[in-house]
Amino acid sequence: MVQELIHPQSTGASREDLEAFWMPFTANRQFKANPRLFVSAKDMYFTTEDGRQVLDGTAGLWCVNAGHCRPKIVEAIQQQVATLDYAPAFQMGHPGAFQLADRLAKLAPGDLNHVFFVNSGSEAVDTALKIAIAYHRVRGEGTRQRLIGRERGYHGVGFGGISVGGIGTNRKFFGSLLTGVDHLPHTHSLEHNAFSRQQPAWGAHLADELERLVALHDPSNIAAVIVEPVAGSTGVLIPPQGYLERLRSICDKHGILLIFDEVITGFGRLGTGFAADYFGVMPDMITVAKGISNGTVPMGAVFVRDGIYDAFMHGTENAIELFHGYTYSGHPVACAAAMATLDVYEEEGLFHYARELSGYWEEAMHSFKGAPHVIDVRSLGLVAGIELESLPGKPTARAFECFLRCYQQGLLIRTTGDTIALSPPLIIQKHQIDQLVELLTQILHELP
Ligand code: PXG
Repeated sequence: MVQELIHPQSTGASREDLEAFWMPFTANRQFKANPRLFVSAKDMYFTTEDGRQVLDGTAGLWCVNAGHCRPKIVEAIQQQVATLDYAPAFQMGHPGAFQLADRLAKLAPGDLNHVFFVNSGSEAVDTALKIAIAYHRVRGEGTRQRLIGRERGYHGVGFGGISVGGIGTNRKFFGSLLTGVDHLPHTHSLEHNAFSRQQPAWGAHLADELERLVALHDPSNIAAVIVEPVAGSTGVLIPPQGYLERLRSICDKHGILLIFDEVITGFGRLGTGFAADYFGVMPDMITVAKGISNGTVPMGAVFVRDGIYDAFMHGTENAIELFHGYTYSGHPVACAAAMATLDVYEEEGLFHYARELSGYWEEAMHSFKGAPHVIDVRSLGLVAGIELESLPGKPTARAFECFLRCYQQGLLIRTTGDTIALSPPLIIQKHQIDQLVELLTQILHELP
């Protein structure tokens, strides 16, 4: 029972102590009646307040790609905060930000050689959208202002991100949003693609909807298209074969920038540095966050191609080229965390390891085909979505119950709608995949 897991006494926390914190994307009243608290973590496991080990099937929130509390990263953070805790981000700098940007640029595909630092995925997205519109303007194409996202897309929670995003609940409470935004259709189809392995065969033609929007608005009014190469938050939607290539070629044809939001896919999730590498499709900008610092210190970034950066580097020398940035852009502690994170990825060959393991992972995930309630399995790299049939009249209830039971029995999963999303740290071992599958299978059998 969930009730039995509450031990507010163990931290001395009373019910009132839980009231002040308005929790994000959480059913606050439900949570506070039955809290679930982690107090420590190591490698693949969290420890709960009542001393239980919970296998991390989600890398926290898709961010702890190298596993938890890695000594090298912890030490780098400790050292940095004791040496240079902060340096002003505007008209001043510190070496760590330049070193990190240089290293990231070398890791990024093609000529994505310039890096704008931010503090989250949401800020990365809003930054990329602003750069796109400003880029066209500095080139004398200031009419290119329209932005195109996709249904079911998740691009964080800034006004830019929810405007191009396509998740109804994240939009409907927040007024008129940005104007001049359209959405491509999402690519999910149980009818055509259920239980496909890797990239589904059906759906590339959905990219052609972009041509319709171009015809409607004229290319001279369109700034950029933004998509997640693999849509994560909405329940792991893998792009149909040829789909991203088609988006790229339509954007090229009409001078529209293509932005890949790789907040989830960046830093090894698909067994490559970026999804752009995995799919062999080159975007004009990439947004990242999460795995850039292994979830330890908030950080995000926008990768920008040479031609975009160069377009801004004109005018008088003392002119600020882009009126945008954050107090904590390139924060020294975040930079140190990211540097050490990249060291760990590199020294342990984690992207390669993830690539090698992805076949085992895929087999394991597709073993859920035939388990009770399962109506689709989607898997690529070290990510998977397992879609459950909704309880009649109660969408999300079955998956949430599954989440609660997993937590009680020692496994952290993430659910969105009635889809279970799995994205373990890239250090997961085969026996831990087996453990995850065994437990989840058992719980699926027990679910109402
Ligand atoms: N873009 C994408 C593609 C994301 O997945 C963001 C932007 C926003 O990042 P920040 O750092 O502002 O949260 C995200 C974040 C989930 C889940 O379980 C997904 C995200 C965040 C929290 C939970 O689906 N994605």
